[in-house]
Amino acid sequence: HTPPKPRVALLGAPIDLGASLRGACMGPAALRIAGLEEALRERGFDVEDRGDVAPRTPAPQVSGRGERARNLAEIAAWARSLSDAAYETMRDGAMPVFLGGDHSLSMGSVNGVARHAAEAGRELFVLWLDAHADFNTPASTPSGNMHGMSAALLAGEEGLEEVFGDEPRRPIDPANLHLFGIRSIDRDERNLLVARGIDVVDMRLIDEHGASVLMRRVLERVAARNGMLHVSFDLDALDPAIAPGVGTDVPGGLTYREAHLIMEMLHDSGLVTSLDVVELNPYLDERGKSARLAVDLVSSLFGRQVFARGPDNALAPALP
Ligand code: NNH
Ligand code: MN
Ligand code: MN
Ligand code: MN
Repeated sequence: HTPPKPRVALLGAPIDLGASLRGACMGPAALRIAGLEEALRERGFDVEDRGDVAPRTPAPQVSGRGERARNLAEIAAWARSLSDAAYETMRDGAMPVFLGGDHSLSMGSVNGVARHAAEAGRELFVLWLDAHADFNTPASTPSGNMHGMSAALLAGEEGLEEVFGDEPRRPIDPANLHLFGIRSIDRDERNLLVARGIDVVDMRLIDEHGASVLMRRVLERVAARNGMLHVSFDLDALDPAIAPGVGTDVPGGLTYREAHLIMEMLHDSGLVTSLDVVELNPYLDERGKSARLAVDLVSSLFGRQVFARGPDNALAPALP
């Protein structure tokens, strides 16, 4: 028998002050127009679009770090409300899908997911699909853009305490963070990644071993620990030729086929319990191309396939 499909809650996070270029605030609208809700319904899910989350008001009082963490108060206001939204959605038994918005939103979404996992007594793993490591801190950042700091904050790095202030902050185990698709790391950020022993699957590894082997390695680890898996999907992980609608594109990204395979494997694993789709910047997109690809890939993550594989995902299904 097949287990019941989870209820899915779409939550928009129209935030762009974590990035250097504006425009990602239009991402949730573009994903909706590209048909995300309908695509998931077609997969048989009970989908509820909860609209856009509102940032916390009044904005948290922060001392501010100027150019070392630009727009800290605004990002903190979003992170706090997104954390509560993620936590409450999961507590109510639904699977949250966050529509970004720049990647600073994951400070909130993943923190909330981690709060829930801790309460449920489950271990949380995070798959960070991205061209960038997002492992900067205010001390290491070359840009001051907070979307480049979200993974570091989530792994418990110092210097971003004011994002959550007195509100619950639940760091993830750095050993459970898996960066995937990486091809742009800043100098001091690299030192920090090495010092913490973060698992970085860069494009060199993917070229050499193939996406499937490296994905299976992550999925087997999560499954062996009965973990929950959050996928934080930064669209700039994809090659800019297929996904031009992002603010910080880096050549040499995931191909259409690699990305689809990753999504199909995530689906087949049955491990994914929450998702972010971030960094879509419709202002930079070409006639909706990136928005439509994002919907296409999320559909694969939710089980769309050309031809059903057996429950063991056999590569060569037996003949009938
Ligand atoms: N590493 C750069 C920075 O910290 C770029 C981060 N930009 C991203 N991250 N889009 O995914 O400023
Ligand atoms: Mn990112
Ligand atoms: Mn990125
Ligand atoms: Mn399924």
